[in-house]
Amino acid sequence: MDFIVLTIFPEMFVPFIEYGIVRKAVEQKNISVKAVNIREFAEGRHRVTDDRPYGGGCGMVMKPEPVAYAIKAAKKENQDLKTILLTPQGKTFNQNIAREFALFNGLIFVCGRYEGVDERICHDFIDYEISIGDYVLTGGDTAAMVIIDAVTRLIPGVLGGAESAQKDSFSDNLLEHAHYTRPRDFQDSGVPDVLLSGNHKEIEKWRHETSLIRTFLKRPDLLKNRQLSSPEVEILRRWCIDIEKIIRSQSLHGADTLSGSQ
Ligand code: 6GU
Repeated sequence: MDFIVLTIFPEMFVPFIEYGIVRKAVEQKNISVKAVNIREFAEGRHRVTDDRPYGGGCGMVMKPEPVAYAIKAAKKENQDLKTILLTPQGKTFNQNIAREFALFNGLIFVCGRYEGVDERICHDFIDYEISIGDYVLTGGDTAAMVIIDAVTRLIPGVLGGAESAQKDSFSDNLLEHAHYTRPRDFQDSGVPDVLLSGNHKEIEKWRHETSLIRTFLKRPDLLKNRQLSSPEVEILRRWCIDIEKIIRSQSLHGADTLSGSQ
């Protein structure tokens, strides 16, 4: 997978590719990351890449020509590349989009700065407009790093264990189960017995159940997008019954009722 990043701060990507899995993927040639300075495609002695907005107002807009030339130059090397504009107005990035991007030969990221990129670039040169969440960044560069990271780890051969990416949180709209490692006792807190039992079937069952319950407690929105299996419905039903029992025993003990405690 070839990642080409069009940016006015290409140096930001130097440390990014020097660590961890991204570094390993570059070394193994699973990916290449090339950060190209948009300024190289700007004209005039000062190679200006931004200008004041037509119609007035504050802030600057990225000029269309340098961005267009930079995209054309990148596509000359590899015509298969898809272009992604990073903008808070884009579709919100998620694991499904990461999986879709991982199937492409390569991606060109256009990293906007200032108030954004001239609208004509968005219409004529961009396949996807992507945001990484509902907040405003000073530019698209860090968003490009987020996407490169998420896509890289999905490319076959990048992660060590063949299953690692399949078992991820979100892979089937469930969060991952809890993880424990040594020491067995840490700050008066132990490790669930089942994980020490050596019974792999029970461990798998426990992991599935905790993964479902954690999703329900932390991200119930994900469960709405998941077709639950009948054992999963059963697990949730059992939890409901247990919760009901606790609530009932509370009122028997004369505790405040929900309305009484307000
Ligand atoms: Cl991709 N760019 C900018 N500038 N801000 C963002 C973003 C992208 N995603 C969320 N906020």
